[in-house]
Amino acid sequence: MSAAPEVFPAQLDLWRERMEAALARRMPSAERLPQRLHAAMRYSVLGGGKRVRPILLLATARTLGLAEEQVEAAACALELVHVYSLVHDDLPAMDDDDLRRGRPTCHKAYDEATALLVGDALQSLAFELLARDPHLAASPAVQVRLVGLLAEAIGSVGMAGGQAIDLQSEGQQLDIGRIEQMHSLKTGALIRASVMMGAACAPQLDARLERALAGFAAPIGLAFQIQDDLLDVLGDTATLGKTAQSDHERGKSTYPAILGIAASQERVQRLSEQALESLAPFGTEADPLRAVADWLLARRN
Ligand code: GRG
Repeated sequence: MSAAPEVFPAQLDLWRERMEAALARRMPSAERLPQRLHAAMRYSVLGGGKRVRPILLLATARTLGLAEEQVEAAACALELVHVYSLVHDDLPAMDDDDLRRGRPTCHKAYDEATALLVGDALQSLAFELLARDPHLAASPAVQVRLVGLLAEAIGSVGMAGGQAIDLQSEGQQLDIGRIEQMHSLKTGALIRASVMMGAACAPQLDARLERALAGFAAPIGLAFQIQDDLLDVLGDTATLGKTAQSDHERGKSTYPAILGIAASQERVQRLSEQALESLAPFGTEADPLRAVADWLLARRN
């Protein structure tokens, strides 16, 4: 694939369309019992979102010469887990948000109990796909590796742990080291897993190249969250599709609040350069990942 800027947006659209169809096929129909739960799952997953994590996995797969069909189920698992985290994060017990992806949050469109169950069921479905999706072309050893990578990324030493630190820290001023640690767990862990699950689908991958991918994924994960903090300050609710300025209102410690906007933008730039340098051993083969990095850093929502 050419990563020329003028063709890449079209590739992103193709990947998003592919994911929309792949996710729709893998979720129970809204006619199937319990209909309300299945309708709420489909409402939460389909028809919105940038699909960043699946796209990172698909771009990694392309870099490694793997077919998209081979890894599509793993890409779906990442998005299902991500949507679970959004649905739970929006609940009144957590961030208490009314708007997500430009629409009422799951608990507003349905109810809180249903939103809890949607998150639970999406997480289960994600692991079910890794265990037995008929299109996942992976050996049992690779499947176990994928399950382990995803489980570690979203548990108490990953996303859920980062969320716990975030909630505990509301109203407190964290230093930058602590904020980076929280971001690295809350958001970074799943972004890293998106790349490393792609790598795991290529079991013959040279250890040096696997380390290069890890060296790309970690700074991209952190840059993505700092960018999110910046968008919360600089963006508007209509463009973001979620409530702007919400970090400040909740008394959250964020990069821009501690370092200011210009220094935060510089940090994003430096992290991005660091990520791109890590891809050097791949030569032009890694152009899909370079293009995804550029897209993520230029995003407006
Ligand atoms: C509830 C266990 C649990 C964890 C929640 C990830 C998370 C932890 C909460 C989501 C809320 C949030 C703002 C997290 C920061 C990560 C982030 C930038 C999420 C939004 O991801 P995008 O921009 O969203 O990829 P779309 O809608 O495009 O998929």
